Amino acid sequence: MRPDNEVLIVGAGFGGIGAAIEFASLGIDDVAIVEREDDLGGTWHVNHYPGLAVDIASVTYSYSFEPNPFWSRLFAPGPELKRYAEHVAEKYDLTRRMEFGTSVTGARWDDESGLWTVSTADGATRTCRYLVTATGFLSQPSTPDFPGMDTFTGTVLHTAAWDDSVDLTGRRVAVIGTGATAVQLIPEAAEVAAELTVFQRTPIWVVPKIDFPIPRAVQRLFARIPATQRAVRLVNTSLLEMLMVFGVLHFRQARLGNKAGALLARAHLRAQVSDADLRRRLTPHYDLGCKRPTFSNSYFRAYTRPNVTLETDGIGRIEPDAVVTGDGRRIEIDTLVLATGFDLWDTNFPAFEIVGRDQLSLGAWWRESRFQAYQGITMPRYPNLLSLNSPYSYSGLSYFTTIEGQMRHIGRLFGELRRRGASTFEVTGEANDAFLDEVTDHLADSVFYLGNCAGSHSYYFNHQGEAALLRPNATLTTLRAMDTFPLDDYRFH
Ligand code: NA7
Repeated sequence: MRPDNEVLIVGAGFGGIGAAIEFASLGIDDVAIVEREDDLGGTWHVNHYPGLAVDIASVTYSYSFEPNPFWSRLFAPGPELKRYAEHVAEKYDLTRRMEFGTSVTGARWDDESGLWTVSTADGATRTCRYLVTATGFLSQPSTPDFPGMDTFTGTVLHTAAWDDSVDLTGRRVAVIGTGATAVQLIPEAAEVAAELTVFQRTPIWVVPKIDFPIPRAVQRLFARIPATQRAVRLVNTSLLEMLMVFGVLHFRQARLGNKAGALLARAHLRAQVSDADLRRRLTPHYDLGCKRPTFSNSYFRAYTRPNVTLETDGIGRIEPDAVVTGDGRRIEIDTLVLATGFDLWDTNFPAFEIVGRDQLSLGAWWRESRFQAYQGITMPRYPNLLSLNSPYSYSGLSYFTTIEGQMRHIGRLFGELRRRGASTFEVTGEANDAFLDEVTDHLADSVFYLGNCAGSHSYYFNHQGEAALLRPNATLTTLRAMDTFPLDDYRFH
């Protein structure tokens, strides 16, 4: 049977774009990309709150094969990432394959035809031979249901659905949440708001951000001699590998380094905040690395402004014009900003119902057994499915390392499919079990299990208490594994 498309990719962010580039290089042309939003870019299209920027330096946070010499700063502002996504999609002729405003609601495998049937919110269905889910990790905004929330009469903004027409100047603003997003937004809001109250449940580790504009002469050098930018990328990536991968995964060996990182963050806080009580309330009580650390030079300082207050007594309820704290104090506001992050484990694994062989729902299987995916990309009983945002898929370094490893996996897998003249692949149960055992073993050495992560409220952990998001391997080990995994780990038909 001929499907509507050979390959259907769900999601037009950097994951979906990377997968499409890989299929193009394999000579597979019949690729469609469907996207829920009205444009491409994923996270970098959806998010446009004030202060948005990358928190991994841009020389590293980009495709290694598609360097952008023209980043304006070491940590590029969000809109540059969106333009970069557009540029890459244009260059690889992907835009014409994209269909926006199409929300996938389910996918079902049919053994007889060897095809996936994919349904969309408009009630239509389409078929494909290979299904790629590139729906992101942090793509379903979390909106906690505080008591009285629906009675609030002022402006409510979630950071992932920012209304650019709202100007915070002169407003009485409450920000709920102190994750990476809030760390970027709060200094911006503090500058203009009449009053800003930040509701913090869990303090966050913040280290200094070494950021500066990249001079035009350096940009021209990067453009003229790409090896210079590659060298800078290598240095930056190696440093991050030590900090964000080795330091987290090899906590046993890196304990001292980890403590030094925490000392640096404490010194950073001390340098910006002289009030000891405020410092105490801003200091985390869990180990650095349990949760994604953040980088900022202006976050702590924002709390020293007379118009900014840190609230740590919780949220009792919301009233039409106020937030009432856990201990009963009424704080009048006109604007409520939800920097409350994303619903990762409940709604994003998977992002829509996927039914494989034997009528097995992927979400149900993950929850009833354990969250798992062979090499963070395929699952037994889900033939011809490449799930890019899977358990144990995320390289702690950068999303681009994750996707480039997965592109290599796709390349090797489809090379073998072609060599065998096969059209269906499925990872074996044994290979999947062995991979799950391996990652479980490796994680035993990580800060997640050896360190103190209690009370960190980290999205790295699922509801079963497993740190099932990060792949516990050095980046080079992951890339090598994606190039060399045993082909017998798959069955081909
Ligand atoms: P995060 O990192 O998940 O942060 C969400 C924040 O919102 C965090 O401080 C939460 O506190 C807080 N939150 C969530 N629900 C509540 C409730 N019910 N009450 C009080 N506070 C709440 O999301 P971000 O958008 O900041 O960052 C996402 C990623 O983007 C980041 O890791 C980078 O990779 C880029 P908690 O810590 O759970 O106590």
